[in-house]
Amino acid sequence: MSYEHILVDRPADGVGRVRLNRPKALNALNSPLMDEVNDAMLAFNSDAGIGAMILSGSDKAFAAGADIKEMDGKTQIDMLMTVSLVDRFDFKKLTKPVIAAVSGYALGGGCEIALACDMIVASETAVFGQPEINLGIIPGAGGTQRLTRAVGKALAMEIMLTDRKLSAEEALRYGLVNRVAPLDEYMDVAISIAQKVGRRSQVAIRLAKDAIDKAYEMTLAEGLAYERRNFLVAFGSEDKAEGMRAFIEKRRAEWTNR
Ligand code: DAK
Repeated sequence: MSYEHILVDRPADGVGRVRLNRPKALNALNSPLMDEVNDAMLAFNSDAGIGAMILSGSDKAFAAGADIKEMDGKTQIDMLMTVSLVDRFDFKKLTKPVIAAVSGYALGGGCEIALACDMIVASETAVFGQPEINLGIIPGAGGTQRLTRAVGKALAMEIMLTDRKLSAEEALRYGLVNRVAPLDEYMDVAISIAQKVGRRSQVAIRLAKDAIDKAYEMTLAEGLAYERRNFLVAFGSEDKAEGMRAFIEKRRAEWTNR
């Protein structure tokens, strides 16, 4: 499939990258763009040569939110019937880790997409916010849930009720992002993290990501039981045998992802 609104490449071995590319609209998320993101990420997810993915925008804007001009023409029933749009914001169906590389505006749906990723690397110029309140709506792609879990209730209320924006440094302080790097380095940092993920046993990576995600969905007792199940699955893998043998023999493990 050839793409109109995104750029797709492999910036390093084992790393798949999707860059939103609607510069004139600050990467506002319209339906064709989201379709393309969905298609490209799913293709990387099922590509055995890819260990982790990066989702980014431009240096100026990760994404300024859902496309307001597109939404302006939509009715309540249109939004109800485009339920698949919400699914596209939900990266849970991706079993491989996704790192958001965020620079400039990450607003509304843009912030929500970043939050749906597994890690976030921000440039010093990144700005996070949920300005939907200015449009007479509220976040609809997970902001009230994921942002609140990330930064806590009080700050989440301020962000979503008063359009308080967070700088990159604030986002780091409040636990929204993993790293903040200078503008000319943030992408390299994201690629380096993606490579570190990709160099591990993909069996163990998949089971670990799955179990961590469950921490948001389950009670502690349920989550611990789920973790034990995934641990036992990992323990039966060829990569477990190889990883432990490599440690004892003082050599680098050769993962087969089996
Ligand atoms: N949509 C459409 N166009 C946008 C846009 C957006 N979100 N953001 C910017 N643009 C366009 C501008 O209209 C302008 O286009 P032209 O007028 O030149 O044609 C161009 O990008 C440059 O923007 P500005 O001239 O405004 O640039 P500035 O540097 O002055 O300002 C800004 C940058 C990011 C502060 C400003 O553009 C801005 O406030 N943008 C809107 C931010 C916003 O309100 N975002 C939240 C949108 S609501 C759902 C799930 C999720 C959602 C909805 C439904 N389901 C349940 C289905 C999500 C909703 C949202 O994200």
